Amino acid sequence: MTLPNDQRAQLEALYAEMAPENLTPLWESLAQLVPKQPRSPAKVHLWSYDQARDYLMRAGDLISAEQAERRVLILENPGLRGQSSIIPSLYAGLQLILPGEVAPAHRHAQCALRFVLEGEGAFTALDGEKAIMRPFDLVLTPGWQWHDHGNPTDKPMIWLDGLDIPTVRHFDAGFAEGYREKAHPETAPPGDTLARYGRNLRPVRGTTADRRPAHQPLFHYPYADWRPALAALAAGPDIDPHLGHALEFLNPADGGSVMPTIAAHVRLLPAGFETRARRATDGTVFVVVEGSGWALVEGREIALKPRDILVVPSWHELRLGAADDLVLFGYSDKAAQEKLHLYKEQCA
Ligand code: GTQ
Repeated sequence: MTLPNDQRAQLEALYAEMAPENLTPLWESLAQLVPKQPRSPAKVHLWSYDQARDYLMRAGDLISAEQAERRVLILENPGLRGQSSIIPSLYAGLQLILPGEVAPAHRHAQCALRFVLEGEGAFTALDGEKAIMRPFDLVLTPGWQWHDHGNPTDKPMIWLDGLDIPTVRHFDAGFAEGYREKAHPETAPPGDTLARYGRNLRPVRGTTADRRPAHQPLFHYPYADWRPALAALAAGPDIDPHLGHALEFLNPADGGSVMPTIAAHVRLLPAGFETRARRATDGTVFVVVEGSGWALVEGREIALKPRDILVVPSWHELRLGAADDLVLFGYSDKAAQEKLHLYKEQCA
């Protein structure tokens, strides 16, 4: 705001006097507080998997999963350093479990998803039921469900953690507790929930309570299931010009997003396909599953290769191009934004 010098001086003196009383003038910051359009403090950024993996393995030599409780390298957005956030509302990290290790059971208000990047045969147990994890499986640990991770294989297991830590922090609504033992006792054989509810079915409740919570029964979306579905979609003639072939992971209890705060999807762009420009208010974290290509974000081109992780903050114009068939996984805060009637997108 430009004001005559003497007016400015008198105002500044007034601000200085009121500051100790925890009072501050709105008119100095109104345009920032109520922006004409989103101006995310987060930046576009790509993490090389190979580079991050190197640091993670070195951390693995220095601290055990049990000592760390969760041995994770946080992917901090360069515009949000010190905030443990990849976009203002969401967190991302790379978690390593070495052969024979256990990440002890705990539960917390925060919702988490895991997207497997490396290794096969380690597990996340949810309320005592193991999901055996394979590359590019999606595994959920919804809020307040006991979970422990373990790796009985002879190879390291690495996955991407996506949590709503900053959202829960924003609401000052975080609770957490450790389980009395390292692992939750087994309550069902691995795959039991997927076998029951993974085929577009949900439990009908009479008078007996189900082992799984009614609002969130399913927690494992294997690559072996989603990849053929995406291939079938891509075999058809229609392709969305802004998204490519895209499928969202659903919660079978309500047909909505996988968790209350986080939505997740996969997409396939056939070789040579380029999307048209699109922007949306949800900040999105992408993982390259297969293929190669590029992302053009606000005019900046970023090369994409398998396992690299790209963050595209809110209201940044994105175009994607596939050199060969490009498959991406993405998660975002769209689920929370829709509930708050904030979500918007704009397609060129
Ligand atoms: O696996 O429970 O990356 O509680 C951050 C917090 C993972 C987990 C993270 C967590 C976890």
